[in-house]
Amino acid sequence: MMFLQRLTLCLFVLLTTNVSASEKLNVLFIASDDMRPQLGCYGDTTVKSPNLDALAKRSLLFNHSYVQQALCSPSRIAMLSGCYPATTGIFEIGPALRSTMPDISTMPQYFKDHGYHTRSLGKIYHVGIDDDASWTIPAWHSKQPRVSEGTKQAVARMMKDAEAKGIEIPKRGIGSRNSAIPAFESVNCNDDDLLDGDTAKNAIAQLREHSKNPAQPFFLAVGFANPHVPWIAPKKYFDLYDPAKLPLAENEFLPQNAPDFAATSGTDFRWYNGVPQGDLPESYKRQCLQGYFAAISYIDAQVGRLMQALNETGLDKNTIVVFWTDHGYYMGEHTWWGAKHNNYEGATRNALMLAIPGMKTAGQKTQSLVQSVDLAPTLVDLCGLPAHHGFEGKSLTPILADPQANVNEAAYSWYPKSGYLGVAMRTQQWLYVEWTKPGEKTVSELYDAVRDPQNDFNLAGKPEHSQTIAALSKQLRKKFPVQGFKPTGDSTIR
Ligand SMILES: [Ca+2]
Repeated sequence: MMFLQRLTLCLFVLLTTNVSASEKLNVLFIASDDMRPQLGCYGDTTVKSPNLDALAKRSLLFNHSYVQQALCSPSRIAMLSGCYPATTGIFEIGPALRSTMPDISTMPQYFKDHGYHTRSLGKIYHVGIDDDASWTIPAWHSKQPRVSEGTKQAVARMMKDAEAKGIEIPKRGIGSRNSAIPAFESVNCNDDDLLDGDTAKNAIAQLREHSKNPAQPFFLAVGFANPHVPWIAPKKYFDLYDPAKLPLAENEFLPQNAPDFAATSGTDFRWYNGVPQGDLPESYKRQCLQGYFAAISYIDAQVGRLMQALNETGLDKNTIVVFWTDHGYYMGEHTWWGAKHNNYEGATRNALMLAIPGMKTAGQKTQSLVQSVDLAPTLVDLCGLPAHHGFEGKSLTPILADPQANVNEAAYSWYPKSGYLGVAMRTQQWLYVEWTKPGEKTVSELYDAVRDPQNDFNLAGKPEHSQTIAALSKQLRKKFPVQGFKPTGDSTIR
C-alpha cells in the first residue's frame, strides 16, 4: 500500500511538474495576517492585487479553504502542527504549542529533520509565541516600525506620561498602548521604511543566499503583519482607493435567529485611537475600508517583490510557493469591524494558493473543501518526504492534479465563547455549528452555505431542517467522537 502511495506521488510530481524526481523542491511559504480572500483573483473588483493575481495564474487557487480557528495564534498553530485545535488543545493567544504537545514534530521541524534549511521571517507563529525547534536558526523579526514615526513618538509620550503619573498602562482594552495608535494611517514613506517592506527585503536577501547554495533545499516562511489592524501603509497604497467609491457591506445586521453568544465578534478594533464607540459614521467606515484595502495592496506589492526575486534567481523552477492567510475578516458585515473571532464563514474562510513549478493546473480554481491542517501533509507529499503520521489533515495532491477531486467531506473550525466550545462543520451545502458547554443543552446553528454564504439566517430552529441537523450532528460526532473539549480560556475578545 505504502509503495503504491509513493509510486502514485512520484507519478503525480512527474506528470504535473518539470522537476526531476531526484531534485528536492524548496518551499516559499508566504503568510498574511487577517487578509480575507477579497482579491482580484478571488473575483473582487475593488481591491487592487495585481501581484497576487499574477501568483494565482501560476497556482491552483482554493476557493473553499478554511482555517481551524479564526484567531491568529490557534490558526497558525493548527496549520504549522498539522493538528486540529481539538488535538492541540490551544484555543487562545498565549499558550505555546509545546505547552500541550511537548514532543510534537511540526511541519517545518519535519522539513528540518529531513535536511531542509528552515527559517521564519516575520509573523509565522504568533509573535512572542515562537517554536525554536521548528527552525534551523531562531525566527527573525524586522526592527522597522509597524507604525509611522509620529505615531511611534505618540506611543512613547503616552508611556512616559503614564510613568510620570505612576499609572500602569493596561495590556489590553481602551487605554492600552493601542490607544495611541490610529486604526488607519497613510504614511509618506517607502515600503522598506515600515515593517512588512523590511520583511520582504530580508526575505529577498535570504532567497539570494539560498540560490548560491542549491545543494541544501529550504523551507522559507515569510509572514506579513498587514492587513491586521492598524492599517498602516505607505501613502501610495492609500492613493489607490477613493473612500467615496468603496462599497459598504449589505448585511449590517447580526445573523438572524443566532444564539447571542455565538453572534459576537472582537472588540479590539475599538481600542485604537480615534475609533468611535457604537455605530460608526459612514465616512469613517469608508476610511476604514480604504485603510484595509491599502494594507492589502501593500502586502500584494511585497509578494510581487518576492516573486520577482524568485524569478531572477531561477529559484522559481524548483520552489513551491504557498500563499496562505490566517483567517477571514469582517469589515462591516454583521456590524463587525476589524474582527474575526467566531465560527462563521466570514471568519473561517481564508485565502490559499499553491504554486508548483510547471503544474498543469496553474491558473485554475477549485471549489473543493480544504483546511489549513491539509497543508502539512500536502507539502511533505510534494517534496517527497516520508509520510508523517502525526498530521491530521489530508494531502491535497489529488486536487492539485484534478481541481474537481475531493479529499474532505467537510472542513472544521473551533471557537470558544461564553464557556461553550463551538465546532463548525462546513460541507458543500451547509455550515453546521454545534456548541457544547458542561451542564448546558447543546446549541446548534445551521446556515445554507449556497443560498446564504454570509450566514445571515440561522435555520436551526426550523422544524423542516431537524433531520438535516440530526444527520450533520451525527457526521460531526463521527469525525470528532470525543466531545470533552476543555477550552483553556475564553477567546471571545481576542
Ligand atoms: Ca490573524
